[in-house]
This record gives sequence, C-alpha cells and structure tokens, in this order.
Amino acid sequence: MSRLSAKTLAQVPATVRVPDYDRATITPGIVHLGIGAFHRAHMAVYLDDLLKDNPSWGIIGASLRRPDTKEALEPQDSLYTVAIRDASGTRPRIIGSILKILDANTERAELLATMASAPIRIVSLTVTEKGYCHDPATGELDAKHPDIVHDLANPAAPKSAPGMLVEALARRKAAGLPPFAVMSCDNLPSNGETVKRIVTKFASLRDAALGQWVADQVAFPGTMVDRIVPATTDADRATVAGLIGSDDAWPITTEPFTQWVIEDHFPQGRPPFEQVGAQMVKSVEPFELMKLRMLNGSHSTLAYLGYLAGYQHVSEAMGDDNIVKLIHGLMTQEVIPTLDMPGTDLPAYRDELLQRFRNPALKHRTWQIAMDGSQKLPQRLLGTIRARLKAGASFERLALGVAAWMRYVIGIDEKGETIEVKDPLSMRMMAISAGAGHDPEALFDGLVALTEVFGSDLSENAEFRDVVVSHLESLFDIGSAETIAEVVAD
Ligand code: CS2
Repeated sequence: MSRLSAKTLAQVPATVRVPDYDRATITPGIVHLGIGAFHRAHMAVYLDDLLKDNPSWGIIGASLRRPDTKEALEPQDSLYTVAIRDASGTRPRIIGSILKILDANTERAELLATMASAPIRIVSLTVTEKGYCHDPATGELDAKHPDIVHDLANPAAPKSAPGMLVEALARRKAAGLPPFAVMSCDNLPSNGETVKRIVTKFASLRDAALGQWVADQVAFPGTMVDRIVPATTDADRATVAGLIGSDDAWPITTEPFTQWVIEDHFPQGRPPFEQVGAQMVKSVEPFELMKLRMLNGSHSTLAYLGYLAGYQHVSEAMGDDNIVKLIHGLMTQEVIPTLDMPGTDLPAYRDELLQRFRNPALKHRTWQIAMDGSQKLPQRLLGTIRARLKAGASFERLALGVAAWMRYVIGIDEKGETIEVKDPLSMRMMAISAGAGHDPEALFDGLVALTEVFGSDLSENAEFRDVVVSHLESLFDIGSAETIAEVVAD
C-alpha cells in the first residue's frame, strides 16, 4: 500500500474528505509549539476548515521534545488522517493545515527565525501542563527548573517553551516588528493569564526592559479547548489504512465532540475562528473552570480509581454502575455548586460528559489520563476542594480522587504488579512512598508536603487530611472497587 502524501491524495476514496484548498497557495501565519495528537485533532482541524478562504493562516508545527511526529509526517508532506469514532463507526478525513514540522532540538535556528518573521501573527501552544516550567499550585515560573536555568544562561539557544517564546519575541522587538499573540491551548487554569505571568517573568529575568515590553505589548488570549484524543495504536493505523487506502504513519482518532472558546484578543489579526465553530468571548475563565473541574476532574478521578479497579479504558470503567454513580455524584453534588455559569445548563453538560466517557469506540486508556497527575491535580480537583472548604461543604468524592492518586503513585497496583508512573515528580514521589510504605497517614503526610502541588494551605488543613486519609485507608484495606461501592452507598 502506498503512503499518504500530496502525490497519493488523489487516490483517497471520494467519500473521505480531503483539504478543499490548494495547499501550494497556503502561507504560514501560525507557529504551533507541541505538535502532538491533541493539536492535530483540535486546532489544526479548525484551521483546515477555514484555509480555503483565509490562505495566510497555515501552521508551522514544532516538536519540542521528540522528533517522532516530524519523522512520521514528513514523508507524508505533513498530511494526516483524523478519524472520528463512535458507536456508529469511524469517519476519516485528511487534514492539510500543517505545512511543515520543525524539530526544536535540531532545527532551532529555523524555528526561531520563523517565529520572529513578520507573517507569523500567532504562536499557539499545546506543550502539556509540565511544558510551562511553572509551579502548578501558584502558577508562577519555576526559576529553578533545569530548562529555565539553561535558557537563562543560553537565551539564544532555548530548550523550554517560555525560553523559545521570549527569544523569538526579543528578536521581533529588536527588528521593530510587532509581537505575535501567544495562545495557550493547554488545560491550565486561566491559561492566558498564567502563561503571561510565566513568560513575562522569564523575559524580565533576561532583561527588565524586555520584561516590561512583553507585559505591555504581547497579547495572551486565554482559551478553553476540549476534545478527547486517545493515543494512537497500531490497530488504529490498520483501521485507517483500510479506510483511506493508503498508509498513514500517524493518524489520530478522536470523538465527534469538539469545543473551542477563545478570548478575542489578537492585536495582529486572527483567522475567523467563529466561522468554523469556535466561540469568541471576552473572558474564558468561567468556561475553563467548568471544563477543568467537570470534565478533567472526573477524568482524573476515573483514571486513578478505574486503573486501580482493573479497568484499562475509560469506556470500560463507565460500564461499572458504581463508578458512574460516583462520577455523577461528584459533578452534581460537589462540582456544579462551585461554578458560576448563568445561562449554561450544567446538568445537561454533565450528562453529555457521561455520554462522551461512555463512547465505546474510543480506546482511551486510564493510564494515559493518569500521567502527570502532580501537574493536573491542582486545577482539576484541588481548586474545587478549596471552594468546597470555603463554603463549609462536603468534598467526599473529590477527596477520593485525590486519595486514589496517592494510592496510584506508590507504583504498585492492587495485585502487587508494578504501575509505570509517569510524572515529572515521580522520583520524589517514589522516595516518599518508599519511606511511608502502606501507612495511609505517612503516605498522605509525605505527598501533601509537595507544596508545588498542594500549596501551603491544603498541606496544613486538618479537615482535608482527615477525609483523604480515611479514603486512603479504605483503598489500602478493601481496594478501589469496594471503596467506591461504600462511598456511593452512603
Ligand atoms: C485528559 C485530557 O489526559 C488527560 O488528562 O483528561 O486530555 C482530556 O481528554 C481533554 O482535556 C479533553 O478535552
């Protein structure tokens, strides 16, 4: 079978949607840092929808850590398949909005020169929570992060996303060019403001005047992004090849649902995102809080408890009535009361989420969602717990999510098998759990002392300690499934 590429595009069956524009006429207007699966299933699809009438908004992608996406897509002229899946089947479509992919490690000079060039008006990012080199509890730049230390010492050869953005912005400033807008599409709370704080701080550590210029001149529109995108498997590759009649080394599978809410703050212009389904708003914050607390808070809770209970995929865990009851109760009783979303039907939003989690065609691994918990917990569960504590309200189910994370990161499952815990703090967490063993109090005290995750408030909160420790005790004694059964029976 031939490989998907510009040359073989004509062989794709007529039922498969292909770019409706001449790719040769598209010029770049966006550099995207972090060209992973999420971006390719989300923003790149919106752009694919609008390039026909707006040809100056093509995307140059950059991989910051691994060159694997570039290696897979380069022989395909950066074309790839997005396969939308649900119980009714798999619908593939070929996306052409990414014009080229640069490897930030080996092609740094070209990447920085592109970011600093006049046609680039937006630099967007999906570098995951840990890519911002910040302290997740406070949202401040972690000036001791090894990549930040490196980038401050070698500003012209940055490794980190903040370092890369600031070097490109500094070059634009020196050249008298206006700055690009920096648009984070990661699941951080107030991602626009957070990234502004981080990037401005990094710039000011390089040079106070540069810091001031970034603070005054650079736009950081916030966004809420949503689409569930499981990691691609070889089985997905085989299915897609069968449907498009060509080999695609890295297709993406995703759900039908997609949502993008964007703060309308692009001084150098922007594509007409609203024409292709995005929602342009003044402030994205209420949407972000809703999504992070409802979807991602449920997802992480499901991931830790589900993994421990022996479920490999989210849809399987959703076949367990007790888990569904737990997640339903978590959203209804403990999350919705913390949200301020007049005009939004939150119970309907909840029901839609439960339906999306049930999608039997998505093989979304609990292990995938469990990754990087130390970076995710603050915005997904801990902020909600703070709001509940403040209101004097209960937070049993949220606390069970936190306890399940603590139980998970010891790295041994309920059958005594090893869990591959992926997290930037995994070494420290392993040392803590080695000292604590299966003693719930010692484990809690060790982990809660990670103030970059729990802040100094939760680490000293007796009520929080009591509730989480009692769940942790139960997880050790009777396991995840029984603990969930008890909590939902109450
Ligand atoms: C998931 C998210 O892996 C995870 O942590 O919770 O990637 C989730 O699928 C997306 O945020 C959905 O928009």
